[in-house]
Amino acid sequence: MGYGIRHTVSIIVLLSAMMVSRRQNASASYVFVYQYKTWTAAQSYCREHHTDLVSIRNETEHQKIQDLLKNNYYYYYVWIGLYRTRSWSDQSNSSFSNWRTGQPDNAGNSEYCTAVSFSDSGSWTDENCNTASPFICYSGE
Ligand SMILES: *[C@@H]1O[C@H](CO)[C@@H](O)[C@H](O)[C@H]1NC(C)=O
Ligand SMILES: *[C@@H]1O[C@H](CO)[C@@H](O)[C@H](O)[C@H]1NC(C)=O
Ligand SMILES: [Ca+2]
Repeated sequence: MGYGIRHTVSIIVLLSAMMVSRRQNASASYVFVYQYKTWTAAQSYCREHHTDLVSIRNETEHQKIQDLLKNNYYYYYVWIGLYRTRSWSDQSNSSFSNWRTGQPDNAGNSEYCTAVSFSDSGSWTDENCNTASPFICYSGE
């Protein structure tokens, strides 16, 4: 291989690497929506404007949500995509959970949707789906 060709190959490899890292960065972008909606309305909003309500499937994703909540500490409850304590809105499968002590309790037999609570480090609590709360969507993969 001549110098010119090797040089060209290096540039292509470099560009491909840059494109891959851009795609990875874009793969999980979380969006905090400052609008009070019921869980179902929040789900519709996320599906229309982004991809879906957010899933929290492991410690890494939990950490990202916590970082987001740090900037939004004045909201008490924030909807995430978990329904009936086991189904994620985007069909994600995961055994990860982060329930607040004593939750889920399905209080009054009427709590089927899950919120993260800032006051307890982003731990989860089941709430009445008709409660209007802000929520977190995600865009991308
Ligand atoms: C967390 O889950 C997401 C989605 O399944 C996955 O892409 C990511 O690699 C996981 N991270 C860790 C550290 O397990
Ligand atoms: C989750 O598991 C179900 C049943 O095993 C499967 O049909 C579905 O495709 C899985 N979803 C994802 C996102 O992997
Ligand atoms: Ca509860």
